[in-house]
Amino acid sequence: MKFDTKAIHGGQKPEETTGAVMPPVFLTSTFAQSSPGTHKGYAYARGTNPTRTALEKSFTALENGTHGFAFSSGMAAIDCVLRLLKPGDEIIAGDDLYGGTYRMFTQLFQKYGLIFSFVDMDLVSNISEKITEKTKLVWLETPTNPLMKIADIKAISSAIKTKNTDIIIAVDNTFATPYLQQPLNLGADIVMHSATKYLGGHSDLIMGALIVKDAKLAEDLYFIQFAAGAIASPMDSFLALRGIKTLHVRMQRHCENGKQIADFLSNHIKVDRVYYPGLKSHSSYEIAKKQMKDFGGMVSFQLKDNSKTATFKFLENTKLFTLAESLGGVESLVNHPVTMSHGSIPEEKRLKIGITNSLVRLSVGIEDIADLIEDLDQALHF
Ligand code: P1T
Repeated sequence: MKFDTKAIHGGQKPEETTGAVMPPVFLTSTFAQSSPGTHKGYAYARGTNPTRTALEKSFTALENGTHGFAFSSGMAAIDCVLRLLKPGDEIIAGDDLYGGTYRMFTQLFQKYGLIFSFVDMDLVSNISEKITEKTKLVWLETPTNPLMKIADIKAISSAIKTKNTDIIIAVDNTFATPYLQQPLNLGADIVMHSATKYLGGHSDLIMGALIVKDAKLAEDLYFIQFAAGAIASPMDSFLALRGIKTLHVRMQRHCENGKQIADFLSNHIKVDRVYYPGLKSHSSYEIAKKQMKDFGGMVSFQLKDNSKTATFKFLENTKLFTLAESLGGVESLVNHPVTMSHGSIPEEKRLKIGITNSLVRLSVGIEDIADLIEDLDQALHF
């Protein structure tokens, strides 16, 4: 199946007893057993629920994996991956990450003896140099949140695997979605999503996803998910599956609009720098072009006036772009990383990589592009 067909049919079939085309929302916590341990494949809904199973099959199909897991949030999915490790294990992560991921790594798991180093993933050698016999996991986002940096998944994966095939490579694919890139095809072991974003697509749920292509890894992750319990609910599973059915169509428009907004901002007198992998000026444009089908709907930019007053004026001025955390819904959102999505990163760390006070992140929605540009244009008159 081609991707657009998979978005609708991947892993899906009409429900067995009624023929319902969409899976019913199985609002049940438990399932009858005819004799102890004898049941119809479902025992207790923390372990499996048919609505969640339907969604997990869709995740698996979209990312070309063999097993998929739906979690109660993106953070719960990341937490599950880290629980594969033990005290003393080392993790190499990108230096630009969603603020919550950075917070989980440094304020939660560091406490339990995991050792993190953060490197610029632009250069494969930055990662190779950090690998020791204790390295167990490489964690990357591409494009990164919020600076839109690109990591070459294929080059990184092959460099790591030639050193040690046991190192797990995990890619947070939230910004790209499987429509734009499929990390398992490029050598990664685990794909993670905040399904809250583009997969759900309508800003009406919080959810995480993991997809793998190795049976042993799947077994380990399933054990952790079942034992720790951070599962997606049946209702959210239904909503996410409904969202996924239009992923490819939404993404086409997100990409078209994203490109036009990036061009508009690049030529605006009040704008200092635009971060968008589809711009030829982006330092990893060639890698993005090779790795991604298109460039997505996330655009960050820095205002020339770096003052808090100017930045807040712009953020308060937009009318169609709603000032809110999150991204990936049909509606356009604007976010101020320093005070919102990346507030948990210490000032000197964020300034070092370029998350300045005047950095603004846009999640470009699928509205009419003329209205979106007009909104940004009027908001930039301050
Ligand atoms: O919010 P949650 O579903 O738990 O997902 C966390 C997460 C993980 N990875 C990436 C790349 C993310 O962007 C997020 C969530 N991000 C935001 C809420 C935000 O505004 O950036």
